[in-house]
Amino acid sequence: MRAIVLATVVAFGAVLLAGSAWTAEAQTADTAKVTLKVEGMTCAGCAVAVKMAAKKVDGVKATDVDVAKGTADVTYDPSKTSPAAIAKVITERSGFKTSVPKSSDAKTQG
Ligand SMILES: [Cu+2]
Repeated sequence: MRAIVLATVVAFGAVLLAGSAWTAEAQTADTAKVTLKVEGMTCAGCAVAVKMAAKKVDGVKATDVDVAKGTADVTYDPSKTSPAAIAKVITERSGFKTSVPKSSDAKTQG
């Protein structure tokens, strides 16, 4: 019993460590994160629209929109969808032109 608890704690620690080392392109078995470029957002309402659009994609787990930078950090299941597919749906549903940055290590630009 004690061994199981210990194993669980160790596993949890490993997940936390992996999480802190994530970059825009890092991914585990069923979770990947990508920073998409979203053009034309001007206010919080735009951010909500983008967020809602991303949510419609099967496999998208979380979306963090930054209006000032014009980006959307999307956490998704790579077995269900892809950055290009997510960008397409956001563009179509929200009206904000969304694209996948060429260099996916465009995680932090200032
Ligand atoms: Cu707006």
